[in-house]
Amino acid sequence: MLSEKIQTELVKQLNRESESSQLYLSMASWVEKKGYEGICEFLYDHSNEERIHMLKLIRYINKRGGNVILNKISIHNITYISLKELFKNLFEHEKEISKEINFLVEISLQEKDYFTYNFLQWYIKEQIEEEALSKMILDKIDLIGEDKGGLYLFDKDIKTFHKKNKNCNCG
Ligand code: OFO
Repeated sequence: MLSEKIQTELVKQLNRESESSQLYLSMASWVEKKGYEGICEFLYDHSNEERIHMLKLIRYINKRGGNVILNKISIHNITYISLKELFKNLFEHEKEISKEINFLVEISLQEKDYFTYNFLQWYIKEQIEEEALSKMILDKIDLIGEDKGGLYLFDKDIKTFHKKNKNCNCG
């Protein structure tokens, strides 16, 4: 059984994952309208990944006899000044999620819930990847600056990179 404290925090996290999925979706849509084919594929697929993060939590809470509560999500409908601003937001968002996962790990140890501690290791690994990926993209966009040709080529690179990553099934 999950303790009250762990149950509450896991439910908060599953709702954050759901919000992340929505955030990536709104970003993908914004980017698609701007004509960036590669980046939009990456973001659409990532929105699906965030949904999987949410599902894993739901299944785990149910398996441990807890109660799942799904919040109503406020739809993100943000517009961005630039790709740089978008990826800056994304990187900040992932850093926040990492903080929350670390907090969850901490309380799982405090509560001596080693099942949850073990379950969360997958999220730790995932967050290392997510932070690194969004930072890598942000750094590249920073290098390119406002150069339209550079951004066009970068979009193509992301398409190739994303396709290769998807096929290798290493997520
Ligand atoms: Fe689920 O990790 Fe990103 O937000």
